[in-house]
Amino acid sequence: MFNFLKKNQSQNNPPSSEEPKESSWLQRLSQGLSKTRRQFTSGLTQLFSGSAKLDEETLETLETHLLAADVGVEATAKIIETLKESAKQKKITTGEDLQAELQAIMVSILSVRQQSLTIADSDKPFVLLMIGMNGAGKTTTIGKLAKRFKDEGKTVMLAAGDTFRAAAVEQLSAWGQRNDIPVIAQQQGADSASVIFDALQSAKARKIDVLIADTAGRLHTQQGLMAELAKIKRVIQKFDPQAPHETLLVLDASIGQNALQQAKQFHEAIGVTGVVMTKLDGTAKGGMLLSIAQTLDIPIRFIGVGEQIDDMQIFNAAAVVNAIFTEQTLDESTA
Ligand SMILES: Nc1nc2c(ncn2[C@@H]2O[C@H](COP(=O)(O)OP(=O)(O)OP(=O)(O)O)[C@@H](O)[C@H]2O)c(=O)[nH]1
Ligand SMILES: [Mg+2]
Repeated sequence: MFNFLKKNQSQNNPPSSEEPKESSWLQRLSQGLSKTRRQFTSGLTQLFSGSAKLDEETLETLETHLLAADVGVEATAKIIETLKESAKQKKITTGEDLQAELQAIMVSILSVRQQSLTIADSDKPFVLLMIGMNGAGKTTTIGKLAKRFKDEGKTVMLAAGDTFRAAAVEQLSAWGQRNDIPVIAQQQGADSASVIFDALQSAKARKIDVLIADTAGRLHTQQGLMAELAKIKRVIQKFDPQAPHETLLVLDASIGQNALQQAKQFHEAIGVTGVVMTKLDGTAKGGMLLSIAQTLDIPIRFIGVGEQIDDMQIFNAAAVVNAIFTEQTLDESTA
């Protein structure tokens, strides 16, 4: 077993420049969702100003924009239906009314999945298993989570369960080093479940609060690799039947509707207890949040809005919807 805490950094170093201090999380969220906002609101300005009539044409325009922002068929249908229903009960006569109603409906769909991750003191170590497709952002999210937990005063350890990809261990170790926390690893090609089991024992012995286990990226269609995940889970449960306390599926928002299928299959194969949606900053497909929220009964724990260590936020439905519609300036966000 190697402890890579002191290892030299490699080309897989996490990005090192920090976000400007004055940039509040709301502003960062607004920046992160700017592509989605542009995609979604462009062409709707007219609809959201002046007087409004909720006729077929308006509903069709809305539907097109929602689908284009990857809100997905199910959530789009739900939004349009609810909008029609509310129009029967209350007057929607202005563009402003329409926008307010639309925002309220989107918030109500997302709020159901807004359940933040709680780390109980009784679960020591609290085991977090990170899973998802290649390149989705698992390892980066681990670095971001580790910082968050450390800032909360918790002790954290990382397990280098990605024994498949060359340099995966170095990448995780760099995050460990950056957060000044231990990383338990073995050589490339080692059995992932046994690395994680070693880490569990070590975390227990050192009374660590949170153990975050990385895993290799895999496609939901690769049955052998999905079975490996199930094995990892079984091995963890041998150590503690309650663990993993959280199985976090990391989804890349920029892949759009494919993420939905992926999530369903991962959930079926291993049981997902939380979702992290990454790369919202790089895509106009931010509507994926609504798609996932409407279709899957799984909490959305965090969102990734950039590559830097602080570019991860606890999922907040109202803030996300607000950022999709309105640009947040520095003055507003720091007021
Ligand atoms: N823009 C942006 N980039 C991100 C975000 N999260 C991760 N990335 C980038 O996505 C790339 C892949 O991230 P990793 O963390 O290595 O992904 P992974 O899921 O561990 O990948 P594998 O280990 O190969 O399966 C890196 O370049 C990250 O910096 C995000 O929220 N926004
Ligand atoms: Mg990785």
